[in-house]
Amino acid sequence: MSETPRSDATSDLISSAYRQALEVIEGVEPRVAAATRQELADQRGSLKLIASENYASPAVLLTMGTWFSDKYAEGTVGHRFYAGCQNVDTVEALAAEHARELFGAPYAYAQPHSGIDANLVAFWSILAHRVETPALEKHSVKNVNELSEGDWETLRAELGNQRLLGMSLDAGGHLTHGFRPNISGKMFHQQQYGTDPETGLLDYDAVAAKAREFRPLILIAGYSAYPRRVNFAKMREIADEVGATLMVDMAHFAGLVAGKVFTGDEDPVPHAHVVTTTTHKSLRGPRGGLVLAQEEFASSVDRGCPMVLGGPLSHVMAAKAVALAEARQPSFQDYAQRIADNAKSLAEGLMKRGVTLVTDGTDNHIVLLDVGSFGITGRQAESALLDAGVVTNRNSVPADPNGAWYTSGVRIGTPALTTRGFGADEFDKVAELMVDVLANTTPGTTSAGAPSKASYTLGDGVADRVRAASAELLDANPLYPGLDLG
Ligand code: DSN
Repeated sequence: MSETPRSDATSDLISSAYRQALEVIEGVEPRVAAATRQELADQRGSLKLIASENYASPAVLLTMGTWFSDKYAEGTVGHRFYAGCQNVDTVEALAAEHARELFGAPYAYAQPHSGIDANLVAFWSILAHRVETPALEKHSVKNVNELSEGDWETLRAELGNQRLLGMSLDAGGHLTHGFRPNISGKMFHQQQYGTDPETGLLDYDAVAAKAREFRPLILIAGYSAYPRRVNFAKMREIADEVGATLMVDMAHFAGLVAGKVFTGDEDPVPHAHVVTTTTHKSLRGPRGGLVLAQEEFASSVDRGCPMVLGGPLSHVMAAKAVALAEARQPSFQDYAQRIADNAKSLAEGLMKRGVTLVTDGTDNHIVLLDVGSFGITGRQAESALLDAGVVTNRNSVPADPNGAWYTSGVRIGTPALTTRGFGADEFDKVAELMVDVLANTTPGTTSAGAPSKASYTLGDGVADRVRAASAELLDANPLYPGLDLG
């Protein structure tokens, strides 16, 4: 990608690798080969503004396409339930080592297949460490199988009666932070904290008051649609005061932590007991998850597979090791800073053109538009933008009048286009193009003549005009420059 220019010889090698791979696939299922080619063309030809997406390097992508995929390796490094795992041990240990060094974490676990899996491992680990281990010690046994039926019933009730406090979905939290329909909202008694109704910002005093009243076992910090930084030192103070374990889900902003944009109180790793993340968002690695933990949680996290997870995806763990090695390069810090600078430019470009933003701006990689002032829903905005080649996702805003399906918001982010090389001026232009679409989108009507929340009309010529202007930006900042599939 443009911040890591490659020599022509390297580009030729990568092009040749992909051409030959596609030729092999074509020989078996040509429709998959065609869709793979088309996906590259589509990604190259659109403005990818989905805050949780990025473009992994060719080295990361190539690492995933190997025979590591064929190996079962349940267990953990050096303690597998299958023979012949010596090479899996090598790549898993490398991924964990890079993660520990990059984030300054005492312990890292590279097996989770996704962010949700990482959160499930964290829940399991905290329950095992905070509830199960003391219960086993009380009964002087090492394993739940050794408990009497009555004692096991008591332990099961204790495990299933734990409280979790996380950020609500419409304030920017994630489904797995205790959203009632999610398993996290079913396996725990949950309560949620929101944001200040006036400012849209986290109110730490309100979180503390709720924590004092609710006394959760787990306090979760972190978000997937909150456009501001979090003070994790304050969250840890709150957790300590009520005896909670602080779990931080940094899936969205792991790249900003890795790139030292979030330091001190904004770096969750020194403050949280357990930190979870994905590896494919701002961190720019393969699709997967990661858990970091303080030493006391290491042994329970380490049992994540097979307690919670299916067999590890060794080819993806190998790619995590490559991506984390990339993130340890000094150039990644420059990349992370540009993500944040570009988000400011995008937010300012939207606001100066009259768009309402949740919290009136951003200081991370996310910008959350409230499109209600355009008289349309988030769903209509998302669809109209896509017609013009601008890829976003609709998202609830706090106290959203249109609910979680139609929504009133559109969430955008800068990691992907920053990888392509977009800077502040390009993001200002992106803001202009988005406003052109939103201002020219009008809601349709239902068959009963009522205003529709889904159908819409985009003004004549707008999509073509925006696509043409985007093409200039995209051509100047090519995706995988030099990669030619022939
Ligand atoms: N799907 C991720 C996101 O878009 O933020 C969270 O799971």
